[in-house]
Amino acid sequence: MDKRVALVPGEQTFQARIDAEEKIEPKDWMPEKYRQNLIRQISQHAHSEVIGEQPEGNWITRAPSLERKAILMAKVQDEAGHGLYLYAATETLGITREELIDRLHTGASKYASIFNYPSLTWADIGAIGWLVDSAAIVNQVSLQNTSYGPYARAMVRICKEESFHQRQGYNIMMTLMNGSQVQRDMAQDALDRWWWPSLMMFGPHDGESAHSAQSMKWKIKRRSNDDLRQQFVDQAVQQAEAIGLVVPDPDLQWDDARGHYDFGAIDWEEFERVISGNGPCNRQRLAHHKRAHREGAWVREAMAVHEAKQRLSNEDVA
Ligand code: FAQ
Repeated sequence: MDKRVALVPGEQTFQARIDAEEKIEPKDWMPEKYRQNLIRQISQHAHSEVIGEQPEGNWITRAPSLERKAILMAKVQDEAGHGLYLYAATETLGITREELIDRLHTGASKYASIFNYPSLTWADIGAIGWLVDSAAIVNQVSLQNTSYGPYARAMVRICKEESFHQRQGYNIMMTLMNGSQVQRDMAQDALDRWWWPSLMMFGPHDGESAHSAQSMKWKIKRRSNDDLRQQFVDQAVQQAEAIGLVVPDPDLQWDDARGHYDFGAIDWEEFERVISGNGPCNRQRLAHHKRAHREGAWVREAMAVHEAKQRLSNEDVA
């Protein structure tokens, strides 16, 4: 029996536009599932940018020099900005910021698993910039061609800024590797702890990825989880070797036939634990976000009153 669901005309036209690489804009017709899937992915992305400020913010007051402090502050502010562009892009799909934040706070909406790990030493700031921002860029470069216009455009600027973030992280690792034995050990220890969680950032293997098939068809995602993860490994291994770091994977080896590095098995039980709220810092991250949100309520209220007054005085003039 043919199990294909008959497409209503709107869906056929929509898919034809996607296949022709047209961008879908906020006021265009779109299938409800496309809209919901985008809200899910873009808001998860926005939450990740904002929650991701916490492990790095942890080191602003303890940066080893004024220059490093200024760079780290600029980076963390950039991440806040990325969160804002992405929340704004999500709001064009007809959901309010309050609802999005509520979904984060109730656990209905996820954020990147990586930000539930602690930043224990200054070298972790190097590892986050180098590995986490690299992983983010590899994915986001492909998302510059995502089918939803506001998301694609946000990605262009975000990618430029993430490139600087990646460089500053690698530069921290390079400096530590040129330093004392204690500094080199610190850098290696950071790589040991951040390597596997970085590989998990790309999500489950393609065969296990619940959303991939539909998201690829709608061109919300342009490359598969495994494809992106492989690109990340191929780049990062060479960068590690160039500065004398050892990737903590005994199964890692260059495969001539594939033209890629083979790598060991990812601990998916750990991934599941972290995305279901039981990673090392999940509770702390959410509690901190909730507190900051509560304490900022008066700012949002003042802004709302100000906006309402502006609107009234504009109406008076008109
Ligand atoms: N963490 O079916 P799939 C950054 C969930 S930005 C948590 O494969 P999908 C910048 C997934 O949501 C980093 N959950 O899902 C920065 C789904 O659950 P759901 C963020 C994960 O969407 C740097 C379920 O597993 N980047 O780092 C993760 O097709 C430094 C099944 O998975 C983006 O968000 C995970 N790692 O593919 C900031 C990029 N992986 O929603 C500060 C945009 C999977 O049904 C400092 N997002 N899940 O409950 C994407 O490209 C995709 O959403 C994927 C996942 C690839 C993350």
